[in-house]
Amino acid sequence: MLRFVVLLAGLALTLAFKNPHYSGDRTTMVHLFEWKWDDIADECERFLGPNGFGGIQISPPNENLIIRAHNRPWWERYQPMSYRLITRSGNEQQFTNMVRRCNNVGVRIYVDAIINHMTGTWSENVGTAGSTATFGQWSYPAVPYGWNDFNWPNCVIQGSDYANNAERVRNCELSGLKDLNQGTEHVRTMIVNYMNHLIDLGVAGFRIDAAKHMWPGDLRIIYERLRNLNTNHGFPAGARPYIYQEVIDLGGEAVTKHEYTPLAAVTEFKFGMELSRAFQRGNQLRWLVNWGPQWGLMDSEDSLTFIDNHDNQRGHGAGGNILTHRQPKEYKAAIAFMLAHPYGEPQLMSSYSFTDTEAGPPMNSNQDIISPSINSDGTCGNGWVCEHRWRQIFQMVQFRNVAGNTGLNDWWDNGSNQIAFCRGGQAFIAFNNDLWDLSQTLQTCLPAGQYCDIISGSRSGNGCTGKVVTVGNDGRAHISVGANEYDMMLAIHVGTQSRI
Ligand code: LM2
Ligand code: CA
Repeated sequence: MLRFVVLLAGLALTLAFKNPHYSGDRTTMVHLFEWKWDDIADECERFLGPNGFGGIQISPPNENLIIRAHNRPWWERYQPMSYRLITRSGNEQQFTNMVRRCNNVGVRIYVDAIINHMTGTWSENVGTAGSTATFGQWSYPAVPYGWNDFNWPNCVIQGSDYANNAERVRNCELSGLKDLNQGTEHVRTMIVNYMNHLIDLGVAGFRIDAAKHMWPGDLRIIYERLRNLNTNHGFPAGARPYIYQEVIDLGGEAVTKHEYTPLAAVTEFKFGMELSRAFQRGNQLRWLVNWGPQWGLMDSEDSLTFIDNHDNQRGHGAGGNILTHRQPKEYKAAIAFMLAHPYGEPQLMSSYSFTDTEAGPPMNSNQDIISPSINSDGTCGNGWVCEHRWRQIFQMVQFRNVAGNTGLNDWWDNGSNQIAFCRGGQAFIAFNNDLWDLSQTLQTCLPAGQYCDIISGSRSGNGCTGKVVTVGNDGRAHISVGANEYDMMLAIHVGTQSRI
């Protein structure tokens, strides 16, 4: 009996920070990169809530160094000046209002937490909340942090350290960013206070930026000191924050993702890399029959999954050849596979367009962020891409919600790049990445009836603007996806967006 209790307690601990605590049957979050808090609140109410999105990763909400020398690049937000909640995205009141309005419509907020480091050394030294720092003295009075709160002697991580020197990866500076020592009580307290403040305001969890560069033992202590989620925002009593740690591990490094999975979830960079390769015909889709740990991916419950993120979509961080919105046909297919397959906890990217990989978000002559506009067809303007508003993408979010906890069944492939599978008796998807047409009678696992393909169109009134699929009493239907069609997949499910 005692052994059983100890076992259960151990299990509860390892799963503690791995539940996103989505509302209802929601399953998917989107990274609204560089959005303003007021715009996010609007987006929750007018789009994300009604379309079944589970949550949003927001850009870092804490004060950052203003870097005019580079025309306010996006990466200035990865240089913290303090934990005051004032940035170009908005102030604390706007932040509080956003979290409230999003939680009210069932959409959770996850904060990108920059706790490994502070700023680099610059000639400008004013933050977005007006705080100043003295870089030469490692002095950040607005926190406050001083000399004793950083790792000494100071050193900068070299490329070669990643292969064999975990100590330098953790205790030296990541591109010259002053490296906090999470082993000290004061640093832990400042970080825990920051994160607990956000929990009190109603956030559901955190992305831990640069987790690879911090010691797992220190992180564990910080996580354990976090409060439970705020029950006034609809979270159940005793709920622990969802934590996904950013560890880029494509193999061959001194630090591995497996050092972090005992603590909380981890970003699975291999996921987007392999799917990007497959959907660009660098690998046959039929091999995806084993998609999951057999590909070297982490266990499903440990894994935050995505195709591209804000770094690798612009060639920062590691891993090349990632699909992005710039290759829409292949990208939508990779996203559709991610959302259709039961593996992992998926995250979508929502971008602004750029040619310069350093460029910050759309901004006016005051360098204030310009809000996205919404076109009559639901897409975004003013320089915002809003992949999450692409029909093929947001309708696949609904597909995943409808598929729920069902497993994968009735896999079919043609021996190369045409595949199809079911999720229980709830949902069916087919992909054609061959150079010839897919035209087959396939098992869809759905109840007999007529379904509207959510990729080529959508339900409108009692009709359908895309392909109509007729499922017979045996669950089979004729499926066709031409090689030269606009999209390479077809998806149907028993939910209201598809069943006619
Ligand atoms: C991350 N994960 O571990 C973020 O996902 C990534 O976007 C951040 O880098 C990084 N860690 C630090 O939080 C970005 C960007 C870097 C940029 C840093 C800091 O990719 O290029 O570095 O933010 O703003 C910049 C300059 C670099 C300079 C450094 C220090 O590009 O040349 O190094 O600031 O001032 C001397
Ligand atoms: Ca460090």
